[in-house]
Amino acid sequence: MFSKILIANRGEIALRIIRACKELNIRTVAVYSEIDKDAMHVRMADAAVCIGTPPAANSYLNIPSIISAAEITDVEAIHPGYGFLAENAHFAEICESCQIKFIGPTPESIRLMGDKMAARENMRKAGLPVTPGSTTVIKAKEEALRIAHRVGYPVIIKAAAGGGGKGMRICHNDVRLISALMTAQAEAEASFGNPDVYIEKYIDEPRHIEFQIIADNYGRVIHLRERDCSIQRRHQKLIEESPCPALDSKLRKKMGEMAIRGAKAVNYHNIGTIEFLLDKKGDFYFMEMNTRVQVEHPVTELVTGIDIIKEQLKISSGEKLSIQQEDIEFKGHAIECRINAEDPQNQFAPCPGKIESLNFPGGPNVRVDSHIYQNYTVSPYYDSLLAKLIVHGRNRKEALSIMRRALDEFVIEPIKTTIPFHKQVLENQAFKDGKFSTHFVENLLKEKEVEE
Ligand code: MV4
Repeated sequence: MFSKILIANRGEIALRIIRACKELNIRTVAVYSEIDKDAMHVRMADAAVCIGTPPAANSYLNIPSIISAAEITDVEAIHPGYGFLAENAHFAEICESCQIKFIGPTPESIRLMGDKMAARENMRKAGLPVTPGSTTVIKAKEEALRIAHRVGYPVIIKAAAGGGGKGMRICHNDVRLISALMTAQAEAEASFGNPDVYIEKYIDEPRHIEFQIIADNYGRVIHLRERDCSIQRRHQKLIEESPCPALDSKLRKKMGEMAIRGAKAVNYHNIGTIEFLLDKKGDFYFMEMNTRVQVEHPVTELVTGIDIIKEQLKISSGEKLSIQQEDIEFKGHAIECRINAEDPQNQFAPCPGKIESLNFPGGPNVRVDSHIYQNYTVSPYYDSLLAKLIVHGRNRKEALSIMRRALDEFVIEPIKTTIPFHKQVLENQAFKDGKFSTHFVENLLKEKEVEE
């Protein structure tokens, strides 16, 4: 096992990783930007190094600065958390070349899964279901039309360098397809520095279901079942839960087997997530693979009792996976609400500022992963996640009632947060019934507009 690592991140995930390290007797080095000098991750780590000015490009994305901090403090490994450098294959390579272990998969795996079209092609060859669509980059409009006519409208244009919905366009006819092709290419170029796009059959109102996998360096791969992440707004997830209310044991088994098969096919080592779309008929399709720890990993921890970060640290340091698929017990139901410094009354606009009054919920079966404290100032420089509220019940109904109770206890003032939005979702009948898709939030907000 490592004896000392650096955490190249901030906020709640930096704390989460520090906690896992403490339990494994690993010393920790935090890095921080000037504006984060009083941040909780700086206080909780054994040592801390300032790596630059507040803009992320100068600090949390500043590779020379982070590598220097790692060299000075003589760490054996770097944990990138999520966001920032977590899926940067170049950074993973630089770590390797400096004899610092990057806690994640190989640079090759990161690069392969970052190319959404290559990922799709590899998974298709491995026997996973993928949506019908192009197998190569779309160069000319004739090619776009040919594929659209083959798979049938509606279709969706996606960026090869992809992610986060950028460069995505849904098209219902030839005219729209041709105009969207140009704008999607321009947006892909602007967002990713790569104009390549491809086309897929569009799945209407799907559920977003993802499988957590753990793969060690010795070819052992297990999955920790699924999370339903359909409750999102503009590709930002707001609520996640496990198990998915729409899966029966047969479909769950099939999808889990496919997730494992996919990870094995690309020779994946480390923790990862395979994302699927599930349509209304119960057919599922591989969408993408995330090569990092995810924000919503705690819901899986609550239903399995497995500490995913500790398992990641163990396999990254070269230990063999000690858990077998048959040994994992899944218990009850877990739900997570993301508490962001955003105003749900004003299109979820970020609301940075000072927290003057704070009360975290407590009591049975409640977990809060957060870096905030009384008198902490939320800076406008980074993402607006303040806290993750995760609860565990014996079944979904109980988990929902615990969540409602915990949201009522949660006080963050005077800044605006997503807490009132979550209370509204919990009152919604379709949500209570587990009947929702990725369009749920959009529809809910539209209904509200009509009422007002
Ligand atoms: C899709 C889709 C429907 N059909 N692909 C959204 C982000 C990117 N990762 C892929 N996404 C989608 N791909 C096909 N063929 C619908 C979405 C999608 C979505 C997926 C998961 C969660 C939320 C979403 C919201 C809108 C669209």
